[in-house]
Amino acid sequence: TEVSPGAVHLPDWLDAPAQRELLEACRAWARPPAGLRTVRTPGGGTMTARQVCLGWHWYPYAYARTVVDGDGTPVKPFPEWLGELGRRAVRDTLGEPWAAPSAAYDIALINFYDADARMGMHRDSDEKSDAPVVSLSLGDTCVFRFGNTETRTRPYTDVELRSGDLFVFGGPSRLAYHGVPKVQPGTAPPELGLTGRLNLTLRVSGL
Ligand code: MD3
Ligand code: FE
Repeated sequence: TEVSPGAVHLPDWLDAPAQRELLEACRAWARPPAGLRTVRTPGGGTMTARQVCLGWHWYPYAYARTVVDGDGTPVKPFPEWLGELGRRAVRDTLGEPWAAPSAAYDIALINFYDADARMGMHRDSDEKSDAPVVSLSLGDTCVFRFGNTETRTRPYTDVELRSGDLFVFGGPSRLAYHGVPKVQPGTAPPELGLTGRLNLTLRVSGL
């Protein structure tokens, strides 16, 4: 489903074995060093979703090669197979022309949400590339709010993202405001063995 130009939602893209495999990889990446951390914004705020990065480390509002706001260790490498997964995700949503980006996927940001976690409306503008962002969801269903490029308020569209769903944001949607107003606790597929929600985004740094 194209929610907005360049924003395509493909429910159930990852089957159950693929979801389990990706979850196990995320759990390994979440372990120290350079593991899961709490992100603090310069204004004194705290993100309720906790995060781990691969390839480049994101901190508000830039990228680094080390965990500058955590244990100071080098960020974990971005594996080749994730880049291929990103390429396939773009091909399956936006189509072949978009899947041959001049630059390769080299960043993964993985957000872990417990039942009370949220993400406020924001734009992702720290990447120096206009390549599409690939989002994969695991575990609990959430309400994802897809807004507009002008304001963090209405008009927006609320979409439920479920375990295994793919969402790709390219073209004019790349700089749209978006957020996660709610996670629906206890909605994860029981056989996955995840309490809460996890979202993995793949990006091109342009760095
Ligand atoms: C639209 N993550 O990591 S996924 C983020 O569920 C982020 O963790 C949310 O917003 C989450 O920055 C939403 C959907 C998403 C991700 C990245 C985007 C939508 C996007 C980048 C550009 C436009
Ligand atoms: Fe975002």
